[in-house]
Amino acid sequence: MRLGDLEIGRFVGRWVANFLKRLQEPFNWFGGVVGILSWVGLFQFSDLNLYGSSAVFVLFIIYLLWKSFPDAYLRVSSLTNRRLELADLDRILTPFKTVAILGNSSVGKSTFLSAASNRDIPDGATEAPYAVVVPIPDTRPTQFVGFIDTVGREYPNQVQMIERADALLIFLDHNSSGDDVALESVRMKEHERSTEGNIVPAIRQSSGEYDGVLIVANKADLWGSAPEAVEKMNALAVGAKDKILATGEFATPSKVSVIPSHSNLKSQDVSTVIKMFRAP
Ligand SMILES: Nc1nc2c(ncn2[C@@H]2O[C@H](COP(=O)(O)OP(=O)(O)OP(=O)(O)O)[C@@H](O)[C@H]2O)c(=O)[nH]1
Ligand SMILES: [Mg+2]
Repeated sequence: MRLGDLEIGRFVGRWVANFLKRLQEPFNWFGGVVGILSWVGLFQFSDLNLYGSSAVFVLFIIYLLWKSFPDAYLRVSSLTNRRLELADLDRILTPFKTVAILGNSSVGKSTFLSAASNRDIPDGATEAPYAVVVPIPDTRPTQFVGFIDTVGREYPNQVQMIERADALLIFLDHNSSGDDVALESVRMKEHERSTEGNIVPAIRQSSGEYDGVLIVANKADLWGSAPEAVEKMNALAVGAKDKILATGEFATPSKVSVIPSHSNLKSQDVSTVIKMFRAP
């Protein structure tokens, strides 16, 4: 059941979990034992004591419940489109899917997330993974997706994020306008290496089941003077899809999709990618 964007079941579950955690703290544990002992009568010498110790015990429980109350800040609507710590994702009380954004350095992961959440584009390479929760356009009631931006030049953090994500968004790019063939072929090889060497083994080893994988060929706005880029990128993206399907981790091929031509500079394209993560 939902109250606005608050999932009541999660809210109560979090409250109970917080309460049990607080109860385990030494002081509260001690207070709880003393309270129970006094309640069951070990310290009772008269009726007055019984009422007194019961009242103290009840007040103690009320105090703990008050201290354990889940923070209203964790309602997702107050957290959208902001840079969050990864730990914050686990504390949000509204259900949403987590999507890890993967791919080589400078492929456009952070730029995508900035465009998706109307934030300023960050300077330079990402230093550590972070998250942004984004409302999914055209959903009623509003659905949310939590994107995790990863560090392109560090393989281990991408593997960790693959492990914790519900779905994957893989960026590839064709960064040149076709003039520098050598540069372009180096980049294509980089993409193949990171798909084959990093992403595919991580999917294979991951204990999770994915709702889906979306492979996006980015920077289409640069391809104007390199018409063959469209075919190259399509072939690269479909090749990545085939390798991912070959892991056998996906029951249906439709779980792995390709957008062969995308630009982070076009808001329509960005919106299309976000909408791919709508709940069915
Ligand atoms: N022309 C064009 N440039 C883009 C596009 N997306 C990203 N860029 C540029 O590509 C460069 C790298 O983008 P980032 O978003 O920082 O790349 P990243 O994948 O986050 O890289 P790391 O943080 O190192 O992993 C920046 O100069 C962006 O402006 C796009 O769609 N078109
Ligand atoms: Mg980045």
